[in-house]
Amino acid sequence: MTSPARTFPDGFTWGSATASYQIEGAVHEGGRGPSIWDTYSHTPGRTLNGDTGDVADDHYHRWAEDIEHISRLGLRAYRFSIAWPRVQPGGSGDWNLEGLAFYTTLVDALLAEGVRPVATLYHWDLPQELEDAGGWTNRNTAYHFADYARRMAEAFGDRIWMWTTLNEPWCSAYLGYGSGVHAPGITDPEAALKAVHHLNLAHGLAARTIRDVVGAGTQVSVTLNLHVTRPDDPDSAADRAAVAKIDNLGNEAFLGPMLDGAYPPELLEQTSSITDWSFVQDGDLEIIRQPLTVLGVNYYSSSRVRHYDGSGERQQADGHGNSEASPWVGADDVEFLPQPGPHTAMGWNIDPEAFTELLTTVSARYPRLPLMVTENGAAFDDTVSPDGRIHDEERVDYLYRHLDAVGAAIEAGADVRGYFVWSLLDNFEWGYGYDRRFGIIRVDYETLERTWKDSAYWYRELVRTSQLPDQEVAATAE
Ligand code: PNW
Repeated sequence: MTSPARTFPDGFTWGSATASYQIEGAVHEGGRGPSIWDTYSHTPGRTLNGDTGDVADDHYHRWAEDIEHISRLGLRAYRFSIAWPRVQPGGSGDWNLEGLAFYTTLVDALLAEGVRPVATLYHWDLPQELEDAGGWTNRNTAYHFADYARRMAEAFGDRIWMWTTLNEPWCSAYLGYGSGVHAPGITDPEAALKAVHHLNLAHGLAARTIRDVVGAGTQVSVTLNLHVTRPDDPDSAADRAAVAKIDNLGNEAFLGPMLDGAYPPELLEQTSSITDWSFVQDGDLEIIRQPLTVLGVNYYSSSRVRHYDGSGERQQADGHGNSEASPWVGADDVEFLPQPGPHTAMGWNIDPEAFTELLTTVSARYPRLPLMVTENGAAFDDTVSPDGRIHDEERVDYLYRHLDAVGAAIEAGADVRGYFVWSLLDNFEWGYGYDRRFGIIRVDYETLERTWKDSAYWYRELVRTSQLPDQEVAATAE
């Protein structure tokens, strides 16, 4: 099977992405304070094999080598995150100049290579001291975040090409405070919804602050992991209602306030037994809705749901019978269904069509808001061949299909300005530790040596030509 060649638009931004806690290591060095991920990963039973980010890719010491890889890949942009506890160890109060110096050096080195720095202010490593005061359930955290954003804008405002306030607040709120599979590991439905709102507020305060400090011309964005959810039975009203619930929690809870100025009434209604949302104060919605230069979209996979009646009896369309309520806050009458293959090593299904659908619908809904794919990629069980190479055809195939999907969305009118592959390097994959490898560059966790996988060579060629070649793609496997 071959797909037609695609040429990406002039000026399309090619990049790769990482996050501080996943790559930096050096958690006790340079005056860094503890984050919720240090605490969480050091709590027995929380991460696979008890893995922690203590060393990770040791990027804190190997940043120069990593920038060399970025440069050799020909990337025009690099998306990284600033570790809040590195620049402000307690999350409020004193600034740590050594931490600021680390990012100053990094940013200057990127610029010297002609690589545009895309800085995310929050990729989940909240200073532990703020968590001890309630973390994202405490409204004050949003104001502390704005102070931190101000200091970062003052320090690097002239050199950051694009700012991203938050990475995937969905994960921070629901996985951190609802299902507890991310730090801080809390399982409290109301806490999760409070966190949603305080993260939204933090975004609005920070976006406004960055514009105030750097000037109206600065590029400000937020990155969301938007969900494409399909009904098991499209003819069932109950299944369609299940999709709507997941849409409200997963997408509208952020798009609504950030871009439309309100939480949808359906969201408030479906969560009314959990909270009355009285933590939303007068004026918050005006603050949260800030003009954005682009919307960052992370996409990996899609979902299929149905109405869950608790009986455990209803068969799925494909005959699969096991029934379980979703772990989502405010959606206990929804069931997530196992998706048909193929899957990645995360168990996530591979669904590039859903990516096209997502980009085209979001772009049609916000026609004046350009989109940037801030993450897309896949974990596979890579093996090193006797010749020392990593022939990760599955990853190349995944990237090929998803870039083809981006191309299809652009052709259909979506305004997509760039693509950042997740990830530059294998790294600490949160609850899955080092067991899941997303990098286009392999990291040997004993020697910390970096080795380009075939996907890195493939990506370099794509970046050089801005063209997706005619290419054999694997027939849709099972
Ligand atoms: C994103 N989920 O995380 C993050 O932004 C990255 O840091 C991470 O490494 C990458 O995707 C791969 O996982 C997610 O459970 C984690 O739906 C979990 C989910 C989604 C995104």
